[in-house]
Amino acid sequence: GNVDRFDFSSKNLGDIAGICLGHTPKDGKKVKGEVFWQVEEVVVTERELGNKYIFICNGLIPLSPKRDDFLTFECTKTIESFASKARSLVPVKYEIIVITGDEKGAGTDANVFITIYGVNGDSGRRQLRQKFRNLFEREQTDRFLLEMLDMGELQKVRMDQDNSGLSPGWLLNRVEVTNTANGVTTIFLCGKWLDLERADKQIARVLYPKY
Ligand SMILES: [Ca+2]
Repeated sequence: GNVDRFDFSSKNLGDIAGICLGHTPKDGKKVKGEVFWQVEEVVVTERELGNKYIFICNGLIPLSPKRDDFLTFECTKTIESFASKARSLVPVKYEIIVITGDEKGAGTDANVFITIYGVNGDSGRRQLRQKFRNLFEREQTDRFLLEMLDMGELQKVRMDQDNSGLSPGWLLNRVEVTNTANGVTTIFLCGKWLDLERADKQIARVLYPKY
């Protein structure tokens, strides 16, 4: 019926899906017969925000000199702390940099939209616009600020244009998205046309982060 507590640091693991429990003898002594450690429950509390991960084990962990002799338990329940919930509801400003390619006809006057996808959800389809500026011209860099809920780590962006205006075909070089709250920039390379009359005739592109 004992409870033992341990404190240690690690890099950010995100949501904890499973744990491994092993049981090795002190000083690498030999094991006589079958010896078990009975574990009822393990609770991992992430200190920064106080999120808790509960593992109901009810298991017998065999004593074994081999370090890779362990049992695996999946997370039974997570308790998200108030601080964590509150943080994910704070809107964040994202700076979006869009760089148009350098080829004849690369620029467009069509309306351009972005959808950002992160581990916490997506932004919805948002138009990239600015007053009094001719956007998305050849070799040009355009900047936008969009406010949205914190999306967490970014997984992909979808860029599309509505094929409006004269010669709407657009050569998109790349997109850079910066979460201005934590300064993290994610780069999405494209290098493809969004053009109904060129190559694969797509006017939407899904882009993945460059690592
Ligand atoms: Ca333009």
